[in-house]
Parts: sequence; structure tokens; C-alpha cells
Amino acid sequence: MDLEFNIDKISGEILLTLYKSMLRSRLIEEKMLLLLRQGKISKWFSGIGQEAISVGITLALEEDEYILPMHRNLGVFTTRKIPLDKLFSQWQGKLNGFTKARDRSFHFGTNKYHIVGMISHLGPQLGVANGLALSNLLKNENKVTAVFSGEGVTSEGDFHEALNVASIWNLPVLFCIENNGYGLSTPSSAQFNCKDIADKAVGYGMESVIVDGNNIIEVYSTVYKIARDIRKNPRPVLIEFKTIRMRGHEEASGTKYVPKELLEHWASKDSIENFQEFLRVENVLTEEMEVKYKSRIVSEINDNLKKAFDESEVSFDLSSELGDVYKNFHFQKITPGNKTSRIRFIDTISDGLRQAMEKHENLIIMGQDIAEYGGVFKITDGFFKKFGKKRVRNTPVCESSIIETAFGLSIGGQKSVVELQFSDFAATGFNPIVNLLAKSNYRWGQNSDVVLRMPCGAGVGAGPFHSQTNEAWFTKTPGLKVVYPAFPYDAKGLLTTAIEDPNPVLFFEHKQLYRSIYQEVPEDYYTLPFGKASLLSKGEMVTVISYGAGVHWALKIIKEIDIDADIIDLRSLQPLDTETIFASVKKTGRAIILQEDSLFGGIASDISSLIMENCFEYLDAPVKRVASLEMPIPLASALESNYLPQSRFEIELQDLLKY
Ligand SMILES: Cc1ncc(C[n+]2csc(CCOP(=O)(O)OP(=O)(O)O)c2C)c(N)n1
Repeated sequence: MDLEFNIDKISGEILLTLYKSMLRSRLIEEKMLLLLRQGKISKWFSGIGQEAISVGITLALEEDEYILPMHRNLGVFTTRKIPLDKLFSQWQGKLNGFTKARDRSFHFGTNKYHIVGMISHLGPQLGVANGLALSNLLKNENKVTAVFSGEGVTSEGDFHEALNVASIWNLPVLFCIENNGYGLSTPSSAQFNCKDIADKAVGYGMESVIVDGNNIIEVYSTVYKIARDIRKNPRPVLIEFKTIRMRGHEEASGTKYVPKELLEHWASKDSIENFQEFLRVENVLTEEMEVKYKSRIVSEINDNLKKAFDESEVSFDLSSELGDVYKNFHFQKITPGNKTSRIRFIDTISDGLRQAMEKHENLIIMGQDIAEYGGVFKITDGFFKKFGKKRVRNTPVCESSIIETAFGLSIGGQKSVVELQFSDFAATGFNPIVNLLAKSNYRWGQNSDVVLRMPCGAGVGAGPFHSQTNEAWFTKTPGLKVVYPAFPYDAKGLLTTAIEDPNPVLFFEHKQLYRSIYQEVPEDYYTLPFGKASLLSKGEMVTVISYGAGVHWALKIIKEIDIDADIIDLRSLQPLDTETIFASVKKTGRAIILQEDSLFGGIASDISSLIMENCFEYLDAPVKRVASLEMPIPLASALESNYLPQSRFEIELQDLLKY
């Protein structure tokens, strides 16, 4: 025996459960490797030799405590007793799987079994775990959340952001790092330059321990004790599990780059064989029992495999595929009383947010400097005092992690609004927006009840990184909703709807409008529907389509040159009100779209195509798009004003009318 087991206070029953759970995972995997060789499944990431980690952690936690595994953690799924037929269907891309054949292998979650699976980008798991842990704390539930990561993932920014947030917020998260020596072909020595990964916790003010990942008793006992402690005294702990990856990154890639002696050394420390021998010596396990367990597991595997293989191949159903991109939301119109006051755009955002906080007790707001300081635009001024530090949360500078946290909160049943200090900074949270928030409902039915507030736009002399209007980064990603009001009344009613809607909404707020545009706005809470443009003026000569600040530029120029135009303020870009656009263009025969963003690939291009495709016979002239120049946004106002499209809009409009 190459491992020593200290079983002080562990019952025989638990010892056998640990053994059987590892065995079950190993036997399933061996069968999968066989099927892979027979070409019956397509890809496999082996966790052979690492079973003690998945199994030990899973059994050390309560069944209703969330675990967020990675691609080598079959033992988490099998130990949580996920029905094997469903698991096999998942791997075969069948309908009975957890993703309705929409995603592969371990890329799924199941709230029934308290498991949240990974996305391919690996690191986001860590931030999602923070969200789940925060959700538990907010609900006063003393639960631990465990999240897995390989040593390779510890190089991702997500890892560092997640540890930092968890430590600052005292979140009861177990960061379980499986240091298996290699990230694909890259050895640990080329991945990080500290002695142990456990050292990384120090910089974040976090405790850490190192565990022999092949020793099931050490894994189970350590995790059990730490979990018990952090349930009472919430805080994160990093556990580094030393182990090895015995097979290729995935089966096809092999292990040529791993020294033979290293594999031999670890083979002698095999987690199952050593434990089995120990249990025999201790008289906990007999040969008969072993044979019985194995044959039971093998027939369970074969029966369930048969079910999965017998299941027919999935067929394409358009309405089901498109129907799952967003979670169903039945808009409820809430009409306000008659009392109004004349307020600025910025005040309506603040009012809408405050009233939504009063209405939804499960709503959390997060962002940089939003608490005591009130946010850089002072939109949340006074919120901290009124709603308290649990619900109004200052965050470190880490957009990615906070957006991942918001997704975790959503799984836990909380709504959240994240204030991006400037919409430009969504760039550092891009991955979780377009891959996690946008795709999870489609992939495994988990909605993202998250609103991202996006102060945006130029005209304020703020240069390339504080002036962008980056809605087009998101309008092209199915699964996201994109709202972009131009008036205070709309801003409030659309913001409250964004918060009611259980889908991820990017809510663009143009900074130049914040303090320059006033309107009579109801004092009460009210909602306005998405996907309904507003027709600001009616005319016969041309249809002018815009949104955000562009609406105000168009209104001004059209008033100056005094023409008779339909002016459409889109209000929301995804969903887009094509009905109003087409009806107007069919009437006027001419369309011009004004967009603040630079031209190529912006929403104006899509609207133009839609008009051509749907209204061609009604057009008296080609559709015009007017937008900013194809360059970054410059600082000085002489440059910025020429970058922006106002001056070109008038010329293009006159041209269109003359055509
Ligand atoms: C953001 C991102 N970059 C690269 C990859 C490709 N990739 C998949 S797994 C992997 C190695 C991960 O290594 P590690 O975290 O040590 O986990 P292990 O596979 O060893 O269990 C890489 C580079 C990816 N999936 N996502």
C-alpha cells in the first residue's frame, strides 16, 4: 500500500460508501473508454485516478449544497446519484439528456441535484460559485458551495477575481483546485511560478490547505471538517489537491509528454486500488462483497446504456429550439397614478431602480462605488442607507467575476442589477455576458435574472474608453435583450420591466442625456413593454429611425429643416419592433437610420437589410444608414463632433429626399 489511511471516527458504512462511489465512477469511465474506442461516443475527458477528489468532496457536503464541477469530475455527478440513463443520453447528444442535445459532456447543470456544470471557458465557474454562496448568505442559509478548478484554470483572470471577491465578502466557498500536473500538455512549472497553488490564497487573505488528492480519507475528512467550520463561520478556503492526470487531456491526445516514471509513481498511488487493499486488511471489505458491488454496478451501467442507445436520435423542432433561447416572460402592464413631476433622465433611472428595490425584496444591486459613494453618476445615492449593505454592494474592480456572481444569484433565486461604471468596461466582463448569461437558458434551462446597466455614449469629450456605445457587441448575441431609451419616461418604465424580466437585459443609458433631457414622469412605479418602438412624429416624406441620443439629434435637425417625417424611436433593439418600422416605410417609401455607433456591423445595417427584404416594392429610394466614422472615438470636441454623425445626417437626409 502506498497510501496511509487514518479512519479515526469514520464508520464502516461511510468507508464502504466512499469505496463504492469511487468504484462506480471508475467503472462507468472504463466503459466509456471502451465505447469511445468503438466509435460510439465522441469525446472523453478522463478523470481516472482523480476519483477520490470528486467523490470525497461530494460525500463530505450535504446533498442540497451546490457543487460546480469541471470536465474530469464524473464522480460528482455519479455520487449525487444522477440517473445514469439521463447522463448517458447527455453524452450521446440525445433528448433525454440534460441539455436536450444542445451541449456536450459535462456542460450542464441540474438544480434538482444541486450541480452547476461548466462552460468551456472553465474559469467562470469560480465566480458563479460566489453567487450561489452569496445567495445562501442572503437567505440566511448556512450552506457551503464547492467549486472545482484545474491548476491550469488558476492562470485565468476569473480565478483571481473570484478568490478576491469571495475573500472580501466572506463567502463560504471551497475552491477545490485539482493540481494534476498538466493543463493539456503544459506542465505546472510553465503554468505558475509559486511553489504550491495553495500559496496563491495568501495574497487574497484566504486560508488554504494541501491535501493528497489520491487519498480518499484525507480528502473526505479535510473537506468535511472545513465545510462544518465555514458553515458556522462563513469564509472561503482554498484546498489544493495534489494528484496526476493519468490519461491524455482528452483521449485522442495521449500522454507522450509526461515522463514515464511520473506516471508509474502515481499509478502505485491509485486512489481506488490502495483504498480497496486497506479496506480488505481492515476487514471492512471482503472479496465477495467486491465482486458483488462490481457486478451490480456493471449491470446498472449496461441497463442504462441500453436505454440511452435505444433512445432515438434527436430531431429538429424550430419552435422548441427558438422557444428556449429566452425564458418565458409575460409582460404585465403596470399603470401609474396621475401624479407626475418634471425630472431629468438620470433621476428617472434612480427612481425606477429605487422603486424596483422596494418592490422586489430579492433584488440586489452591485457595482463599483455604488454604495456609500452613490455611484459615479450618483444614481444610487442614498440607496445604501435605505436598503443596507447586503442589497447594495460595492464591488472590487472585476466586471467578469461580478457578472458571474450575478448569474449564481439568479440560480439561487435572486434578481440583480449590475452597474457597469461605463458601458466600455463591459469588455472585461464580455465572456460571462455572451457565454454564460446569454446561453444558459437555451443550454440547460437556467435563466439569468440579471440587468446590466450600461452608461454609454459620446458627446461628453471623454475619449476612446469612456464614450463608446457598444450595443452592437450584444445585439448579435441570441439570449440577450438590449434596451436603449431616449426619454426619461421610457427610461423608468423600461428599467422596471428589465428588472421584472427574468432574462439578461443590457440597459443602455446615454450619459449625455442624463442631465440634459427633462420630462414629466409619473412618480409611481410603472412598466413599459419591450419591442414597442414609439412614433414621435408622423409624416409622409420619409421614415427616420434612431435610438438613444440619435433620436434627439434627428428631432433637432428635422425641426430645423422642417420636413414631414415619421420619426421612430426604437426604445429596445432586442426585441426589435419591425412591425412599426415596416408599416412606416411602406407608407413613406423612404428610410434613413441614424446610429451613434460607427457604421459597420451596427444595428442600422440589420435594420436596413430587414427593410430591403420586407419592404422592397414600397421603396422609392435605397435605404440610408448614417453613423459615426470607422475609427475610435477621439477626445477633443473638434475631433469628436466630426466623428459623430449629426452633420452628415442632414446632408444624407436631404440627398434621400431628392432621390
Ligand atoms: C478560456 C479557455 N482557454 C483555453 C481552453 C482550452 N483548454 C481546455 S482544458 C485546458 C486545460 C485546463 O487545464 P487544467 O485547468 O489544469 O485542468 P485539467 O484539464 O488538467 O483537468 C485548456 C487549455 C479553454 N477551454 N478555455
